[in-house]
Amino acid sequence: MAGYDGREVNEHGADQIRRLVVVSNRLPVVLSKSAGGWRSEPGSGGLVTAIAPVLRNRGGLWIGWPGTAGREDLSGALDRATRDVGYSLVPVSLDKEEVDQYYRGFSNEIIWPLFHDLQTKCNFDPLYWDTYREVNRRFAEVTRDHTAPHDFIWVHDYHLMLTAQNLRALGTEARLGFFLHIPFPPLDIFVKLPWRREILRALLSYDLVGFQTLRDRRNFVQCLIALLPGTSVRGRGQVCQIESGERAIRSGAFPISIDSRQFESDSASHDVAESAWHIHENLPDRQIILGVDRMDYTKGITDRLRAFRRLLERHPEHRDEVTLVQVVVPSRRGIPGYESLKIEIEGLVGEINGQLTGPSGKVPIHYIYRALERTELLGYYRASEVALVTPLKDGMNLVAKEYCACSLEENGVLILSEFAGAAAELQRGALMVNPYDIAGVADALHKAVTMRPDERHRRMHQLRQSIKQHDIFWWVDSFLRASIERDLSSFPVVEDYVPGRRPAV
Ligand code: ADQ
Repeated sequence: MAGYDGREVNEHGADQIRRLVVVSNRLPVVLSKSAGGWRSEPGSGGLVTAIAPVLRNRGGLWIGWPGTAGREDLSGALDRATRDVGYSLVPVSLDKEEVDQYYRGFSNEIIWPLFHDLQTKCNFDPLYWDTYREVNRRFAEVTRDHTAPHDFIWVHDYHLMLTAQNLRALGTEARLGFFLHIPFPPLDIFVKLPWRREILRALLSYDLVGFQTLRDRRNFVQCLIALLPGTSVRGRGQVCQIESGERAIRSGAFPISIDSRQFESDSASHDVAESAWHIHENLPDRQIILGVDRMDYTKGITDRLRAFRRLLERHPEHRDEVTLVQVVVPSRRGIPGYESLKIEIEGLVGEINGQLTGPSGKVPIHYIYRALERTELLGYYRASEVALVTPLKDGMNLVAKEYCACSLEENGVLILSEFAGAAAELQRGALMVNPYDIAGVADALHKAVTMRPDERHRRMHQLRQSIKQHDIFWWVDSFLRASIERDLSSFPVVEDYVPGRRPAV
């Protein structure tokens, strides 16, 4: 039987990975064109921070699209970036048509909405599928050319679900892992995908398929059992074994996290404290309720604005006491649905501010549409009494974890959607809400802004403990360990969350 066979098993788990090769849609660098040619700056973010030391220590490499359409010569910029980051960066070039059909089309007009349960937003154009297959094959060819049998190849996210299948066809023997950053949908939604069996079979070409939560893994297993008869599953813990046809693979729930200590120490800096002070200075005697999201219809921004309006309508006493700061970072411009969402959000902000600004002239919603510098973002996290994180569906949602890591005085309140992957770990400290239930979210807001200090402290302390315990380094280590460790029972039980169920207190 092909697939996982326990090679190189060792109790030190990730230490036994000889060389790590990361493959993702985008390279972890930001390229910009200047008069002297292309310049590059290393990317930031938790994933890069956590994986970079493993790549540096083992002479690893990162393969991905550099983010520019066309076949421009980026070698000088990438060589310099390679020297800066300490591991190799290998580009996969894409032309404009490929970017349109593989990235904008198949990935973001089909898989993104479908996997977030929003099938009515899908455009199942068969041309997108053809290009998706071609580009996945290209990623596989570049990866084959730069890897050896003892490498561990770790492929990330929904853009590259077919890469392992192509690598196997090209003769790659290396161990292959895949992590899906977005949710995996339930069977009755997944079956709408015209290429449902092809995608499932392709995922079975990996040795380890990782998801954010047990919910996602359960959905994946249900789809396999229904669509590929003869599939069987062993083990119910964090990592299980799946047998299907000729393949035996592992699958696990690995909730991604943040570099919580870095967030904590950065948010304790003088610059962040000053930024937080300025933010509150401009909103004196008010509690700040904060929303921070990429512009995306899955983030539930319009329902959230309606819930805030209802809070102020039902509790006029809060009108001079609270302000909603909604920060939105521009994202995926040019993809259908995103421009109209911006218009809808901005119309609603204007409508609510027009309706509820009182004689004091204080505006209920402050709307910011741009990417924030890290100091400013952390300043908002520190300054805000409440974080309102209400996606309609989300793989994990790192904003929820970042807010808690920055709540140094442990006095912030997190309101969290039941449909965020983070719900499983954060259900005990957060106020859990159904983001579609506008009245319920308004009630949670009322509860948050009137919560006693001791309850705020107790809840936030619990949230911070769980985020510290399972940070991004734990996440990288447990994924790599799951690919090589023989004894699956050594993996801890990860928490589950079933929406609608009473939260465990
Ligand atoms: P995203 O959908 O992008 O990620 P999320 O996990 O919330 O969602 O991460 C957003 C990141 O962008 C955060 O680190 C946040 O700090 C940053 N950000 C948001 N608004 C910003 C602003 N205005 N300025 C600056 N920075 C801003 C996908 C999945 C998620 C999953 C992650 C990681 O959709 O479910 O948690 O991958 O796996």
